[in-house]
Amino acid sequence: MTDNTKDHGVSRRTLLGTTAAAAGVGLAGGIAFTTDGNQLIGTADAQTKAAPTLPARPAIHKAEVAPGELDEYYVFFSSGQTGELRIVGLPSMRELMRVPVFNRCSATGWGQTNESLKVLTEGLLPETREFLKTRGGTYVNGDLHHPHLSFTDGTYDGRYAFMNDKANTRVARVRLDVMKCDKIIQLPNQHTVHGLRVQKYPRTGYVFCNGEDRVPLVNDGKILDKPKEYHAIFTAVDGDTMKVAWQVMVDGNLDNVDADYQGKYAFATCYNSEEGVNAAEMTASEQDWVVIFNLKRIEEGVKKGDFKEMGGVPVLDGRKGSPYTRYVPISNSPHGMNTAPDGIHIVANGKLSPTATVMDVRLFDQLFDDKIKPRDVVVAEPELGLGPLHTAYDGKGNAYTTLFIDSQICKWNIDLAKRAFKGEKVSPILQKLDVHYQPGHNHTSMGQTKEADGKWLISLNKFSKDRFLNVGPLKPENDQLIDISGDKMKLVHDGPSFAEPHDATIVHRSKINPISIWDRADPMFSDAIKQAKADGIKLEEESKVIRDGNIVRVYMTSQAPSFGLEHFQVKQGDQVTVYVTNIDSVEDLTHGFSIINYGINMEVAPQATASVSFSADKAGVYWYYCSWFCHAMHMEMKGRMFVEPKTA
Ligand code: RUQ
Ligand code: CUA
Repeated sequence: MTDNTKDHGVSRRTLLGTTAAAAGVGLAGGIAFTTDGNQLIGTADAQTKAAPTLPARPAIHKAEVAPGELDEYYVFFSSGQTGELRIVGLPSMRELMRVPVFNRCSATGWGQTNESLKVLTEGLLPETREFLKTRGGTYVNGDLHHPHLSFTDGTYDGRYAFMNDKANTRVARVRLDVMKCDKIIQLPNQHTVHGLRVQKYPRTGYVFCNGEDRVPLVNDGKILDKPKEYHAIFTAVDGDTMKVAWQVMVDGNLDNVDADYQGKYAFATCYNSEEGVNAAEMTASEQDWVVIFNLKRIEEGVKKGDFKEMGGVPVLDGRKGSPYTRYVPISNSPHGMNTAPDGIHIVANGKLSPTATVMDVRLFDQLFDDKIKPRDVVVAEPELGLGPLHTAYDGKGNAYTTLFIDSQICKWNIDLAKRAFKGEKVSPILQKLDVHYQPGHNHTSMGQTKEADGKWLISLNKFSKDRFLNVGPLKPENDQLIDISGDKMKLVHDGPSFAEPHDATIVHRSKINPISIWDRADPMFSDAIKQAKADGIKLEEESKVIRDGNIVRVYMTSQAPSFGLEHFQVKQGDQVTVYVTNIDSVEDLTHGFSIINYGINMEVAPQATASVSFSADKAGVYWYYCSWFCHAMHMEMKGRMFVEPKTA
């Protein structure tokens, strides 16, 4: 894969050179003619003029990314109850993009366009579709916790990001070539999906999804307050087809999950072994578990037919004593589950216990063959501090664990921890660094792959308290950037963020290579292309209104600074679909389409088609306008929709 910063660097710098030259020959009006023909593009004076005149000053730290410079890493942040995926540059910590997934987005029309509604609805369970019939057809909330990228051979391959919705039990996939969500499915039999990680080897492959809460397996109201008859489910989704491959019924509540580098096992922290329904009951016993899933045995079990089909998917019984799972007892209510880049060690984080439990995956074969006992796979259990939640790695044998209650990151050495576990008088703890405040997840650059590079760590802190200007009772969170390239961790940046980046993935830019202009054959708008073909319309060339009874299809092109139709006419009560095709092929030249007082807006990036359907219930004149600033005459890029009143 090529380093995209190189290719993009060329065009970007060439363009910058062009505008700078234009500035030289009198950019008084703030308008520049670009070299690609008749495009008239308004340029912000500040942008073009300020950059070259910026006073040269030495970078204070390598974390500083000067104006015009590119970051070295992409960070894919979740956004919790906001429901979107966020892309941030590292080390600058500048937010680059928001990708709507489970949420609705006013800017892009996600949740409103036909293309996004298809993604949002096609994977819903039949009963959900029924339930949402009178509620607009889609969920409007989601709780996105865990974004994780697809792997090939132990490292990122730049194809997809997968993520969960804790609120409505969904799993989504974002295409990394266009940074748009292309599939969402809702998992049957399962009540919420919390932990999500992917298969690292040989490839993704499986997307592992932890069912957290326990409910009756057929949840139709026949069983209510009988917790003993509730079950939690572990699901493997096929990342290529986005269909459920299989499910395993387990004991307890599954929390976080990870996978090995051998392609043999997935493992999940599991709390509430008590199977209680309130906090006191859930934390009553001293120990909970890590559940290990044997992928080969499960696949064989599916082949042999050792399952019950429920909700259209095979459900295997993986409760204690089953051949498919092993339950390793560890301290009460563990939380994070993190595989080390050495391909050997996995760490379960204690949460209510001050310890982290280190297991050796090489022992799992023997455990499944019953040659050793569950606890025999534990090779270290260092005491780190209060509230260990998640662990990240630098690829040099060190681990970094967030301590929620202590508001610290604890840096410790895996090898020293193993030696201490064997009785040697050594302390595995190398350093504790204060973070501000109450960290949840933390992440190292490339740290969830076998290519962990030990340069950066981010700590995703749940509370910011006094770290920023007060914005009222609701405060941002604080994502802190920490330099881990030396012997000591060094805090270098505070980054406020809105609710609530639980988790993130830090990826070197060489792994990600998005396009800048849509391919006209992209499946994202294949339905529009199909419909246009049936209507005898060439989307890139024609603007036309097709009427079919009270069904009206309006096709129009958009090219700066005008729409293909200056106006179109429909009748009150018509079911209208407007298809807008952006025929500009200039990088970054996005148009929008918004109808005033009709609640319609969508984004149409270069060479894309987007469509929106609505009932033309209000008679009158309604201006539609381009909502994405595209041109010096962007304000004039508009037209009128005439809605002819119904005659009684
Ligand atoms: S969990 S703060 Cu939803 Cu990722 Cu640990
Ligand atoms: Cu087209 Cu603004």
